[in-house]
Amino acid sequence: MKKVKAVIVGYGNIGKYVLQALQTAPDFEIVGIVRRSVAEDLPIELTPYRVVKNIKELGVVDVAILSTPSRTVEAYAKEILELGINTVDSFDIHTGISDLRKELNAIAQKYNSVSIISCGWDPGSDSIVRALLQAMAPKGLTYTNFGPGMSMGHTVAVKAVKGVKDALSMTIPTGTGIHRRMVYVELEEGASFAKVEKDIKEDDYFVHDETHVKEVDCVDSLKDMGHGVHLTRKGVSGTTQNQLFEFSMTINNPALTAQILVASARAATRQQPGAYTMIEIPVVDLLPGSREEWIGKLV
Ligand code: NAP
Ligand code: API
Repeated sequence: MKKVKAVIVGYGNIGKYVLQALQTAPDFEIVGIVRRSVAEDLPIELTPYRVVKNIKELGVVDVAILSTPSRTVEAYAKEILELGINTVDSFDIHTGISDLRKELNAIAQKYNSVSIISCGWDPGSDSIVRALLQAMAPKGLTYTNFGPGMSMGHTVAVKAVKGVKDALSMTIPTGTGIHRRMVYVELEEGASFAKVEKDIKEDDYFVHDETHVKEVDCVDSLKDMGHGVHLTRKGVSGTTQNQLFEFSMTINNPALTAQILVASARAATRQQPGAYTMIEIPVVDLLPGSREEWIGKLV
C-alpha cells in the first residue's frame, strides 16, 4: 500500500498526540516535524524523525497536519497550500469558520491542493453528528453541552495574553448549550492580575460566556486534559413530534482531536482541490483502505 507522507506542524499538546496517531495508522509515513525553533533539548520521541523549521526542507509531502493555535492556522495553511501540499487543522473559532474556508478555498483551488478545516471533535466530529440529527429531525432544537473539561482552544488563547505564564480554561456546562468558563492563570513576575483578567474577558473566545478568572501558584498541578460532550436534539421528523436524540462522550481532548486530524489528513488526499469542512467530506474517506470493504462492514 502506498503510504500517505505526513508532516506535523507545531509540537504542543495536539502535535504530541498526532505523532502517536500517525505511528499507529496503517497507511501513513511520518516525513518530519516542523517547529518554530529546532531546540537542542529535542523530546526523546522525536529523535527518529527529521525536525525542521521550514516544511520546504522535507522534500515530498502529501499532507501537513497543523497542530498550532487556531489563530495561526490561516497563515500556516496559506503558506503550505501554496506549495501544493494539502493541509488539515482543528481551527475552533466557530464564528470564523466560513471566512477561513472561503479564504483557503481560493488558494487551494489555485495551487491544486486540498484543505480540510476545523477537524477536531468540536468543531469536527460533533459537527457531523449535528448535521445528521438535523437531517433526521429537520425541525427542532439541538443543544451542545460541553464538559466539564479543559478546552485547549480557550487555554491557548489565555496563554497568549501578555503577563500569563501558564493557563487552564475549564468549560462548565450550565445546560441548554450555555457554559461557564473557569480560567486559572499563573502570572509572569510583575504582571497585573486586573489587566490580565480584563484582557481575557474581552477576548472573543470568552466575551460571550460567563467567565471567572482565578490566579493560582501552579497551573500544572490543576491540569487534566479530560473533556466531553452531551449533545441532544428534540425535534420533528415529517409531521411527527418529540423525536429525541442523544450523543455523549467522555474523552482525552488532545488524543481525540489528533485522531480526527489524522483521519481527515487521509480524507484530504481523496478530495478535489479546494477547502472543506468535515460535514462536506464523505465519512468513508476518513477510513483507511477500501471503500467497498467499509460499505460491506458498516452499512
Ligand atoms: P499548544 O500546546 O500551545 O501547542 C501549539 C503549538 O503550536 C506550540 O507548541 C508550537 O509548537 C506551535 N506554534 C506555532 N505558532 C505558534 C504561536 N504563534 N504561538 C504558540 N505556539 C505556536 O496548543 P494545543 O493545546 O496543542 O492546541 C492547539 C489548537 O488546537 C488550539 O488552538 C485549539 O484551537 C485546537 N483544538 C481544537 C479542537 C477541536 O475540537 N476543534 C480540540 C482541541 C484543540 P512548536 O514550539 O513546536 O513550534
Ligand atoms: C469547550 C468546547 C469544546 C472545545 C473543544 C476544542 C478545544 O469550550 O470546552 O479547544 O478543546 N468548545 N475546540
